Amino acid sequence: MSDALTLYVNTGYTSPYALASFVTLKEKNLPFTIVEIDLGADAHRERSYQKSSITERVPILTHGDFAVSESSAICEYLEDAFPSSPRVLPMNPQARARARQVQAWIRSDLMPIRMERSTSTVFQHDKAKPLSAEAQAAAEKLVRAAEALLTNPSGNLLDEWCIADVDLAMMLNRLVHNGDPVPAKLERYVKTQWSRPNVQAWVALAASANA
Ligand SMILES: N[C@@H](CCC(=O)N[C@@H](CS)C(=O)NCC(=O)O)C(=O)O
Repeated sequence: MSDALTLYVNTGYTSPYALASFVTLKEKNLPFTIVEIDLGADAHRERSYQKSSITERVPILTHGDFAVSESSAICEYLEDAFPSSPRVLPMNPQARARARQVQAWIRSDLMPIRMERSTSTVFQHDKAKPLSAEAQAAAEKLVRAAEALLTNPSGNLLDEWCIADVDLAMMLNRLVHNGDPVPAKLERYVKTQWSRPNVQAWVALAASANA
């Protein structure tokens, strides 16, 4: 049985969830192949993709015959399946809970920011309009939460970098990249996280896909 790893991502490389899965694979030094799924052409509705993903969304990770969707489940699976590879989530239970808290929150809240500052404005050339009052309120909430979370002298969310840093930086970068006002400390955090080589590897793939 093959134990090859394959990550299914969207063709424009705009999915923040595919980004987190990609960075996890790269940080863990795991060899993998990327397959692009054209959401615009409904490739995620095709029978074979539907069967593997169950949810008809990107990303999916396949490992041999096994397939899993939902990016946080993908990260957890890779941590569990490859325990001797570098970690992307902390071992300490409380630190790990904090990382999972941020992952879950970023994936379930702040919808007005996700709508009005879509990742296409970061990875493609889509222009952003001024934030609505609702999105402004969500941006203020994000800033309050990020300021409360980012107090560790490491400059990361926790003592060591973890995959939740990518999620938090991606959400903040929806504002920073579009010139929305964000405190300087948070802007620096985004720039540091964004310059991480494995994040830049994704940015380069997005740039070449959207050239
Ligand atoms: N919670 C999921 C979100 C996945 C998701 O929303 N994927 C989007 C692309 S960013 C998608 O596949 N959309 C197509 C659709 O829902 O039809 C995760 O973390 O993987």
